[in-house]
Amino acid sequence: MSGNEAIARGVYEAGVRFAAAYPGTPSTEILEEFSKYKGVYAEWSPNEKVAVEVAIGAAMAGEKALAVMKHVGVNVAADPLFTVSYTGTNSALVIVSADDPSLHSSQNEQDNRNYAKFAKIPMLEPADAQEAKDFVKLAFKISEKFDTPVFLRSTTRVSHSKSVVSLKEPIAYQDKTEIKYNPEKYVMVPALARLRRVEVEKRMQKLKDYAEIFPQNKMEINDRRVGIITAGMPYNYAKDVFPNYSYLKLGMVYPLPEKLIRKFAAKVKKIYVIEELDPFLEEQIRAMGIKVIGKEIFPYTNEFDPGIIENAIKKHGKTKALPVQSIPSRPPNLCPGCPHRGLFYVLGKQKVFVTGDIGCYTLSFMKPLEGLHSCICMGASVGMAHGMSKALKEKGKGKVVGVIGDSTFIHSGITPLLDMAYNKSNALIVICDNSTTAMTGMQEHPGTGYTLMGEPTKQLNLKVLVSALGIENIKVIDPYNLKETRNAIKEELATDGPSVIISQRPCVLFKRANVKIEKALSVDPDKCTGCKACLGLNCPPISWHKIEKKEGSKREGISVIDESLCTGCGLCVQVCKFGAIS
Ligand SMILES: Cc1ncc(C[n+]2csc(CCOP(=O)(O)OP(=O)(O)O)c2C)c(N)n1
Repeated sequence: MSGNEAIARGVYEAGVRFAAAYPGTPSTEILEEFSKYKGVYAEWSPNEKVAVEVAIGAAMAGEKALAVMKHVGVNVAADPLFTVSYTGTNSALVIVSADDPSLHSSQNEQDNRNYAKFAKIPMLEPADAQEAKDFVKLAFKISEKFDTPVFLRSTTRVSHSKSVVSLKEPIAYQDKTEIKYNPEKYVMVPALARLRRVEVEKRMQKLKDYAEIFPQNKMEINDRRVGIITAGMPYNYAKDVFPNYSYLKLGMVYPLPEKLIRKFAAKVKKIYVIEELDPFLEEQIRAMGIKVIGKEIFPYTNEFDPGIIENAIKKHGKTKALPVQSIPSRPPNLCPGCPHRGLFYVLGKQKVFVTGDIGCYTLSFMKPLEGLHSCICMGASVGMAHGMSKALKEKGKGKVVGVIGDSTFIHSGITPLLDMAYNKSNALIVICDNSTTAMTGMQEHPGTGYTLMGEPTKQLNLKVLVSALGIENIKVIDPYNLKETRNAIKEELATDGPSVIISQRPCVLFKRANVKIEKALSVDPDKCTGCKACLGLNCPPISWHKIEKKEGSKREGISVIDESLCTGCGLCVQVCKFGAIS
């Protein structure tokens, strides 16, 4: 199983039947897998904050509940998380945070172990798929026993690598749901929260004691000259290159078992702390007064591998990664037939700043499209476009465009658009509505008309929503039609006040949308002047081939379309001024 499949299985084996999430690599498959088990309820919530709140509600009603997200999702969900730490959970509540060292598919590389300390929530960290399954079950037990939310931290390498997992019979689901009224515990007004605050510290002390006997904090004493304190995937890397050293492998990374660490320190001569990203364990162990070697030789950034660890320890102080196998780089690109391409081809040709957002369309920042000029976090494009246009408008410096995908708009674009209407913005927002959450693999959302469980449901009408937020200038366009797209953008850029264009066409890879793949296009080599205009689309099937220069001709090459890739979307036909593509 992959780590993610194993987490889903572990949750099921723990007798848990309730889960909520918002997709995000590397966490997405956990809920997709969990939703396949019989008798479960699993939902895609509109964003991570909602997912956590849904799970808190379920737990408060007596149902063991899971919430899943990628690391940055925890930022979105942080508000309820920090306070559910005070209230406790009644039943069990586990939050999976899937971190992404090396930023394989993320906008930052934050180390979410810090959230455990910050929010005073215990955290377990597995090192492989078997542990992922076992630890999530333990997480539910700890949550129930200590009346606390519990974090399970995964990383991309744990979530996406596969190892052998042995299965157990799931414990039978027990319905323990009931409504309990307990305002002292659940109404966090200052007077009551102050009391709960004290309870949190008492609970942390109990958890510290528990960490000392937690069976997955394991000591392996071998060669006593070197001891390694580590957790998660780096344990495997270190064992790979130094199988004979002594280890303290921590399964619970917060709170730490101080006595056990001291015991280990007393048994070995020299200690290395091996951890990816922040010196999270290292700083806490140093604060215990224990001498360790850590970030002075290991990198702060990126994933580790056995070579990085071997090099750092052998060279001691001169960290240098082993040379990586050189493979040709393959920059990501929008797919052939992607509906975003037409929109960004047009946007890139306007002299206007485009605040971007996160989704497939972010790829259009690259040459030659260059249709997007910033990307901070989900939903940021709308607020940023508003802020920029407010700052620029009074000085007559023109309008700003913000672009946002449909899933991202629903996640966190609605409130900033309301702000735009409320505070009389002058920005133009384009919602790239491809009827799905494409970037993370076609997840449903409130605009698709289907739930995660595959049931048809109420479908959000984007146009009606945008209008209800107070936006009066709304246009719906087809981004395959370049003229319509160009005219709409030009018109709205010339209009005063806030406006929204909904650029609507389903993702070409979205199976349920049944996008008709047209016959592949081809270039007439006699008509092609070799002007390269079609290359401006950055469409994967189109390439340019050198030809032998003929006498009296300036033509140095021609465009060629790879029929096996072409979806016949027709953008290049519209771009070619010579009628060479048909
Ligand atoms: C807070 C947060 N949650 C999740 C993600 C992962 N993620 C990135 S973009 C995206 C949604 C993309 O869907 P959409 O906006 O519809 O654009 P599309 O990819 O379909 O073009 C998701 C879930 C993230 N980067 N940040």
